[in-house]
Amino acid sequence: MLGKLSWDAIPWSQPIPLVAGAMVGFVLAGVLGWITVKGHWPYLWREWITSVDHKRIGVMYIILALVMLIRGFTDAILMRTQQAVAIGHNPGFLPPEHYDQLFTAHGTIMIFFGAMPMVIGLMNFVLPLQLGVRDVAFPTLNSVSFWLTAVGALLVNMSLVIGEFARTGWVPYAPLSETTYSPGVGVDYYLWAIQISGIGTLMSGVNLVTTILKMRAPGMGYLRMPMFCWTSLASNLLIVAAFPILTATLAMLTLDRYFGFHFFTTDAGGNAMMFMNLIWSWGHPEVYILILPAFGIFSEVFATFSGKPLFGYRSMVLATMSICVLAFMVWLHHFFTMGAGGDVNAVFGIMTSIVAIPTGVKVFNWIFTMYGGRVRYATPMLWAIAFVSTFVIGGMTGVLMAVPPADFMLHNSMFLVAHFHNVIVGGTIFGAFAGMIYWFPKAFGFSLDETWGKRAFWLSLTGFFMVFIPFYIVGLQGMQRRLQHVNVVEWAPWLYAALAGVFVMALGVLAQITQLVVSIRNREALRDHTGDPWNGRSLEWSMASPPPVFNFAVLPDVTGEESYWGIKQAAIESQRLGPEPKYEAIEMPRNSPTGFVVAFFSTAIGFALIWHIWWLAATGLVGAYATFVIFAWRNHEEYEIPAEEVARIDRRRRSAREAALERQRAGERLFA
Ligand code: HEM
Ligand SMILES: [Cu+2]
Repeated sequence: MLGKLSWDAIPWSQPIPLVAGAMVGFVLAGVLGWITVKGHWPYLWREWITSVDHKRIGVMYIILALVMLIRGFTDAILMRTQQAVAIGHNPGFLPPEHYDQLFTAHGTIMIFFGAMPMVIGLMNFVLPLQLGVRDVAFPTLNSVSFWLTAVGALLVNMSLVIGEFARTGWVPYAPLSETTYSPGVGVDYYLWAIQISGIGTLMSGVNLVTTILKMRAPGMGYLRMPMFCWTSLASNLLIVAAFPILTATLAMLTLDRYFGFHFFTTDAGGNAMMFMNLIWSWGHPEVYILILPAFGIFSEVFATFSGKPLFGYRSMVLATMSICVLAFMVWLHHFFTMGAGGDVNAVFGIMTSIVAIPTGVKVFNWIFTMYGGRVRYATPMLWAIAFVSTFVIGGMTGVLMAVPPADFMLHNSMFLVAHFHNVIVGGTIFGAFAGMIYWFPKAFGFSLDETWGKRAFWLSLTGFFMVFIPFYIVGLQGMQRRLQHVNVVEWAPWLYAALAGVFVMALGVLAQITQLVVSIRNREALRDHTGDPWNGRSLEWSMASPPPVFNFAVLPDVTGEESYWGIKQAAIESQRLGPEPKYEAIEMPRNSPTGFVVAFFSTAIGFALIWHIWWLAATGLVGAYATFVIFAWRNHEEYEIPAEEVARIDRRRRSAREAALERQRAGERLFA
């Protein structure tokens, strides 16, 4: 009846997951209880859970990402502690089978449920606003994508207390991930969590590509799109092209594990090397899926806070699109040591180094954007400046490893670990923080506290270097990645430094939480009345903060690059806004529980497949299918917001702008 599931699945003898699980359960019960007591469920259901509004979905993606980033960070603290303790004769406190689950869960969570939902959330929130449209191309599909991502995150967390997680690393190489070497449910948790959320990601990619290609405001030609739209386009094209490879690869591994196929086992003619090739032909594009949106955020931030248009816009577009193409031509650099031979390695080594050219173009463009500008050192700008230097180090160590003979020494060492954290944390995560602070007032109508923001920044940056510079050093000295125990006592000081660093980073996290709390408390003082708190240049700053459901009362008419800057300058020069437009009724998509309901069934399907509970899997499948059929049969897709209502909302926005002009006439400087 319950397949492989029994009481033994719960790790009774292991205190760490049990206590952690109990704590999470406790907090969860508390939050749910509080919502119930306060009677917030109807509001949550109506305004968030069933919402198909891209802004709400974007915010939910980011909340999911933040929760999972903290979850992954606790894994990191445990790993740092173990490696600082388990040196020489000391075995440490985490047995190998735990430690292996820990680094696998850490990588999986950070990439799939931390970084990915973070960038997808930001793209969701920002893209329609920057493109001048009312929503993404397929709003309900968007909600389904989000909820499927949440299912994946839930499944990974369930493995903490029911069963186990994979011990294979975040790219589960065969044959280690085959049943012979991983007989438990750990790899199955990985497989179904990633398959289900991966389908969500793919659909989100299709949705956002369609939105950018088909849904721009009148006059918003490709070469008038803000840079963030371009990098998002590149990132989503990569999602559409690369995620099917991941799905297929994991499906093959699933067939191996569940039905005794031999795609990746050598016995019956399979080939384990095929797994490496396939997983990295998704995996390398994946790292660009993560970094490109961050490049876009930094481009927006550099321009806004330097008070200048982005330097070399067209070269930036070209660089972005070349990275998009090159991303598919370098995958083999992840396994130069496989033995493909000198010629093959040379080709991939050279291709990899070529990626540094468009990346370099970008770096110079950002620096030249600052040059001659009036630079304001607000928190998003601090993250951006720190990013440039951090990312350059990360990029250069990447180029170093792209040289096959060097990589033979550095492959699978701590040096590699330092490299990719340098680019993912110093690139994607810094970018996400910059973007979150930058667009926070747009989403919530008030800014984040700058003092705590700066404290969080300095703590995070210091902690980051304290952790990862030592990794480069011990890596060069030969320390391998993923060690549960360290034999070489000479490395101890560096590992202590890294441990200290992770605690400094933890202080950074606390400072960020404090920033949020302080800002919510002071929200009246931090209120964004004009909708344009940073003196922005693109369309999202033309609307009220937070924007109304329909975003734009009248779709904007874009007449040049930097769509909003021109309108704003004209208004300042003539000292009045353009004439009031003619308002018309607006149709908006209705809320839909489809995403949430499908997610409910998908959780059942995933869990059932992991534990071989076939009847439950079948039931879940029927349920999910039925949900889509019911959705497809609906009669009312949209509702109408009457013209008077639109006019009322937009007049409020216009009078706020007029008041700002008034204040400026009176001699007040609006932007610091
Ligand atoms: C100029 C740019 C870059 C170059 C030349 C480069 C080069 C490399 C090379 C050669 C490796 C394989 C080393 C080995 O396994 O021995 C590698 C691994 C990796 N890189 Fe980069 N890289 C670059 C940028 C990035 C960026 C932007 C990201 C992510 C945002 C990234 C993330 C990673 C990850 C996640 C791994 C390996 C992870 C693993 O094995 O678990 N890299 N890089
Ligand atoms: Cu790569």
